[in-house]
Amino acid sequence: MSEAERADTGKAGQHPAGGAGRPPAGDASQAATHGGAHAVTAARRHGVATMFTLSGGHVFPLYDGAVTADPPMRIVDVRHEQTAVFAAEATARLERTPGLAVLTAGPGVTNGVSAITTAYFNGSPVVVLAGRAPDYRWGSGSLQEIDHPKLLTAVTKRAWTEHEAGRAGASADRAFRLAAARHRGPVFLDFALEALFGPAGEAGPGGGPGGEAAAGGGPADGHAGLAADGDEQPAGPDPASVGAIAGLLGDAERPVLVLGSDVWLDGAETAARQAAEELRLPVIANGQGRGVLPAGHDLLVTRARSAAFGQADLVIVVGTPLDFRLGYGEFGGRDGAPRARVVHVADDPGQLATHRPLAGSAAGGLAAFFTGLAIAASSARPRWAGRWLPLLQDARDKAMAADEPLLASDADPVHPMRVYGELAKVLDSDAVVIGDGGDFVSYAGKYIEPRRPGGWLDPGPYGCLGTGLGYAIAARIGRPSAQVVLLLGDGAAGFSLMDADTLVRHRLPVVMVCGNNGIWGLEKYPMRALYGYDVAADLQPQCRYDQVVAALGGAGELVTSPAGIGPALRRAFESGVPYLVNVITDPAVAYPRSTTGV
Ligand SMILES: Cc1ncc(C[n+]2csc(CCOP(=O)(O)OP(=O)(O)O)c2C)c(N)n1
Ligand SMILES: [Mg+2]
Repeated sequence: MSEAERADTGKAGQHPAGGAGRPPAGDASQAATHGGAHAVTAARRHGVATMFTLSGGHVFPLYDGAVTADPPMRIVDVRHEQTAVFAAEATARLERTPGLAVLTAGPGVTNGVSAITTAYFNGSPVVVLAGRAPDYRWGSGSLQEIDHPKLLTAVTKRAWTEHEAGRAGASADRAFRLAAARHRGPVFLDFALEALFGPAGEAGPGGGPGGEAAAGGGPADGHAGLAADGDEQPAGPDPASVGAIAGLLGDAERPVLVLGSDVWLDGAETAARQAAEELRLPVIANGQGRGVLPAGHDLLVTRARSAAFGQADLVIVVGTPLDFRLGYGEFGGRDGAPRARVVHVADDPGQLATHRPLAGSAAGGLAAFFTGLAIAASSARPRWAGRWLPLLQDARDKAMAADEPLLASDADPVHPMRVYGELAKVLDSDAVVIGDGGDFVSYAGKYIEPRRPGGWLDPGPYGCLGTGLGYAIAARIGRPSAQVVLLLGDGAAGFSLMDADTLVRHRLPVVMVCGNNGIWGLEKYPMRALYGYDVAADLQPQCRYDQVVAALGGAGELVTSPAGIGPALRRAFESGVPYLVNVITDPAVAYPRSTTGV
């Protein structure tokens, strides 16, 4: 804590709400009863096992609450606040329990904004609890005095301030309930200094005295009056809408089912697979929908995507927006085929596409949707199973056969696809694979097919570089016995590689593979295509990111030849420490991209 922070928190302690003087050092033998402790109690009730954070005086009571809890809550302290929020987000996306990040006031919060926005785009249940300058000095210019909820409102489900210690637990409880309710997303709650440090009494059922009824906005509650917290989750969509979708399927000849991230996040992976299998529907997976049908499943035709989307007459998209990743929901029309009918299904009505006409839609619990669809459509004869499905399976098999030479390429410098050819040989079926980068990760998305759901993490539609180390930290904690592999572009590595230090300090062995082409590849080639030249697109060639990790206490090695990749990966997995395999790849290779996302 800086001198200024010390002065400020010290003075706040003299405020009546803060008790007499600065709170004493935590006595681990006795549970604390300040507002911070009540907030931690509430978090634990929602299944939170780990607090991700970076220190600041404004949030000490949350640490004290974690340390004095019985048992204590694990604290993982990181090197940049965005890593803390990305780790909380990955916890939410992998474990399907709310993730918790604790950010100190001012810059701690603003450093977390890109990661909070990523959670918003991904519909990830994340709660960010933050410190805040004291109320009694508000307007006098105390250190880091800024009204955070105004900054966070646009990128959270709700952002508000708690001003009273007695309500800290109930307010935190409300934040967790709101984050976990469909459609999930991040919730921001900051506490005036008095509300964290001040005495809060014994913890009540809602996490503090007064329980849920006492929770609510204070003067700075940007959303006071917003409707309830979504405790009453509808079991499933309106049966009439599901029946109408079954009717469309009954008329279809060339249907495609798209499974997106919310199929996994909403716990619908088993029902989705059963429905696809019962109806013999060709499936394309996207985001965390990948792995719902395991690699090699006969209905999985993701690699025949352009034929499927180009010639389909009905596309049923479940659990993902009709955004740039899905051509904004425009399907069909290829080779003289008519435009496809489009059905959009989401966990919440607010997620349904409004930018294009829909032939059908349904909103509600996704497992119930799939079960309902399988029953309602069971009498439909799957006309598509005779010609359409085999056509797509054939296109998929041809595309995969065509990959083989590059996955085994002996080209020197290394072709990035060779990295994935080698990785596929050493990955276990329960591995967690994380992608953070441009072209290098586009290749991974195409060529790494997860064998079970919940094993793949990309940044999602916000496309924020820098997710890597935070996601890897959380994956290692959540899946202690699985392989965790972080695929990093060399550009992406620059955003978060310092958090290899966190991996080292917290003994979290992760295998990092850097696809080091010495450029911001995904930007260099598009700029050249537009202008005939490029600027601001070059990085240091052959930079020793492996030595960065070694300097931080981990290990790593440089790989410059295709034959060196496999043995290096094996050494990395066997090392038991954070290990970066720094593969120098060919900068002349650009990922063949059909869309820029704009
Ligand atoms: C925070 C952030 N800044 C900038 C971008 C724009 N951007 C997207 S991909 C990319 C290049 C990534 O380079 P690298 O990680 O080296 O992967 P490569 O494309 O070279 O394989 C950039 C700069 C972004 N998506 N996110
Ligand atoms: Mg690069």
